[in-house]
Amino acid sequence: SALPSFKQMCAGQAPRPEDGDSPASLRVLLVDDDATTRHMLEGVLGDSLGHTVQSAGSGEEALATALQFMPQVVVTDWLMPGMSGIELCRALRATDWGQTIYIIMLSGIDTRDEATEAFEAGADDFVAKPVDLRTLRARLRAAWRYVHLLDAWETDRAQLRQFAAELAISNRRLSHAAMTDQLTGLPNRRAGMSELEKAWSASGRAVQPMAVLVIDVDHFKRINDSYGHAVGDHVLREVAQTLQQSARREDVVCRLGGEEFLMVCANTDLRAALGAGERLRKLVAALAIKVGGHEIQLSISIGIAAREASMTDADMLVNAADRALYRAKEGGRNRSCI
Ligand code: GH3
Ligand code: MG
Ligand code: MG
Ligand code: MG
Repeated sequence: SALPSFKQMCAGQAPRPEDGDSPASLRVLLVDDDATTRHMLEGVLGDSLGHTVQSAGSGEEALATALQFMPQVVVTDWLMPGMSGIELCRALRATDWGQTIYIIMLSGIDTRDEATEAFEAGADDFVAKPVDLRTLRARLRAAWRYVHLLDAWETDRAQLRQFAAELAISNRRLSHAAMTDQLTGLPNRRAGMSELEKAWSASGRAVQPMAVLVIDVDHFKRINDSYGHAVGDHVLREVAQTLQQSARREDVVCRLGGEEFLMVCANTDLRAALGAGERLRKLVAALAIKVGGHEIQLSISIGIAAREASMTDADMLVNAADRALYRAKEGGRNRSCI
């Protein structure tokens, strides 16, 4: 698969702006009520540092612009008529899309209290005015680093989501394969036992009857011996198909192994189970399977048991059906016994 291993995904390198000549361009929204300051900073951010800059003259305008422009970084003045930089900061953080914007707060007064207030409002950085080129370049490196870590994280997350989705599909395939008999496509023994347990507990809770049929092909060894193993396999597939297609929708037919099958019948008493068994037996006896110029006829014997109050688990039920099967074989085969 082209997907990276979990280890590879976890070993992703953090981006290092120092490595490149200059950090890649950021989308920067510049907010200041003073046109001169705005003009100066636009020159610094855009022309000198090469970022993509849009500017706004007020907090309100900044919010509207941000929604269109989706800036990665907002550089905002603090004191503005109307919405202040602090209020803009809070407003951005209150939106979904504003959570991850890197906000740099500018201020004329550089006091510890002001910086704290800015950080409390959700700012990521605080820069005293007047702002010089060197300071701003240094601060934007931190912003760049943050933006690129965020990108890398989002890419990883998307990859992980895809990885998880593919894993779920492959798990479903695997568990289906683990529950399916390769030769016949029927549920295998494991799946059959799980169906049996399900039906057992459902019938126990609801005090409903349930029955099982253990089905064995008669003298199957002779078919193998006369026509070969491949023909034997073909015959098994035909029998499996007949059993599955003729069973009621709510009955589960599985291949226990070899030429032996189990049918689990929920909501079925002994009488109804015997009726179902006889129907299946006659259908199989009427088959004439054509392989390589031969017409193969065969029969099945069926042992049937219904749940009884004395039974404490599903194994006891299947054992009772096994004993009935033995009687069917002893009695001459091609028959159902209870
Ligand atoms: P009975 O009427 O007493 O059941 O006789 P039988 O010959 O059917 O019973 P036995 O258990 O002696 O033989 C079953 C045969 O089924 C032996 C085994 O080689 C064959 N067999 C088991 N699994 C497969 C399979 O997957 N394919 C084929 N072709 N044969 C299988
Ligand atoms: Mg101002
Ligand atoms: Mg047999
Ligand atoms: Mg057998």
